[in-house]
Amino acid sequence: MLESVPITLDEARALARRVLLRHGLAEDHVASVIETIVAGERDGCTSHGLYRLIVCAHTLSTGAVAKAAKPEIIDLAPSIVHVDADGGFAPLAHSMGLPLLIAKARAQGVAAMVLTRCVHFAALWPDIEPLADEGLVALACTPSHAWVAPHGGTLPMFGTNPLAFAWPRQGRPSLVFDFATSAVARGEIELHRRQGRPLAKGWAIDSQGAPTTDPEAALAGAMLTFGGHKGSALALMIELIAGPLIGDLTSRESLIHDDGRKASPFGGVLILAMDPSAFLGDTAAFHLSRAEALFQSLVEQGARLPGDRRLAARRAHDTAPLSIDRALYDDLIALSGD
Ligand code: NDP
Ligand code: PYC
Repeated sequence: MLESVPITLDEARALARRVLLRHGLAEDHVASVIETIVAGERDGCTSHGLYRLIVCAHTLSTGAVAKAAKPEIIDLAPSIVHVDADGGFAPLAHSMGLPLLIAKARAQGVAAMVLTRCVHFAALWPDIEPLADEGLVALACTPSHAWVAPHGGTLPMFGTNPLAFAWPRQGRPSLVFDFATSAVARGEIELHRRQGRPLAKGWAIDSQGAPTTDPEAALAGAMLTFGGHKGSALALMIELIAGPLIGDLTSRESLIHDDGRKASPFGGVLILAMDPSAFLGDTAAFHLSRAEALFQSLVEQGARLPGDRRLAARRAHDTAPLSIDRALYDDLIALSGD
């Protein structure tokens, strides 16, 4: 049983702030990175919660991210906003471009935002939940580093390439799901390594191409896609639409750019937003209520909606403190210089 430390959301924010400032990150980036990381921990996504501070600190130390990047918003087309992140962490570029993406989706019905030249270290759902909260349907994806073998191969080629989807709901939190196209996120394998836990079968192969449950062997070998050829095809799609289509790096190119620093991936993010009222006009409310009937029929038979566990964790942390693995807490205190 791992020992844990209780920590409030405000204490988590303050700790994150000390770590990031100590590693030289500029104030405006600190604020947006903290919100992303603390939201991950609050929502029970430990692979992309406070653990990410270790990853961000390392990325800052290696010079793989621009500490005081100045993102630039480029109004590329009536339905496309491009934010050049200037080599910085993604959250600030994302929050700067979001209002224009929302305005374009409302004006055009469908709009895209591309973030380029950014370091994406986080979960993807925070990138699209605000869009569904504005009544829009959204999709997002991003390549990462080449850690994942294609179905039928053994050499790492794809990133862990997450895909996220968000759907607005009347009077309820938006439905949002978000997962890697690998069997599991790389961050989850790193957490298993830190905690000395074996991996589940089917997550990875070693450097000889043999199945492994050893985290070290998996990190040195290749991860596997979820759902065999289906996850592999989705990973390929994400390489294309959030790589060459937006003029940014594939996961292979990101790993070459990394040059052995083991920093977070560098590249682009594609976000699509669709306005139901542009598709449906006055009938939008009726058709969105049909979605509610579908959700109900899933839940009635014992299934749960994706995102429900995350929302339950969020609600629980309205009152209960976070519970952080002691070893992680100690590492973060050390990184903060306290
Ligand atoms: P999971 O395999 O845990 O899948 C997560 C998604 O599946 C969540 O939406 C989750 O909802 C849903 N889900 C899980 N179990 C069920 C169930 N029984 N019924 C219905 N829905 C379910 O996550 P991953 O390890 O694949 O990814 C974790 C995070 O890593 C993601 O947030 C992703 O964005 C991030 N990541 C980021 C990368 C990057 O390059 N920036 C790369 C790869 C991953 P719920 O949350 O409610 O459980
Ligand atoms: O967990 O696979 C991952 C990941 C890559 C970039 C950020 N998270």
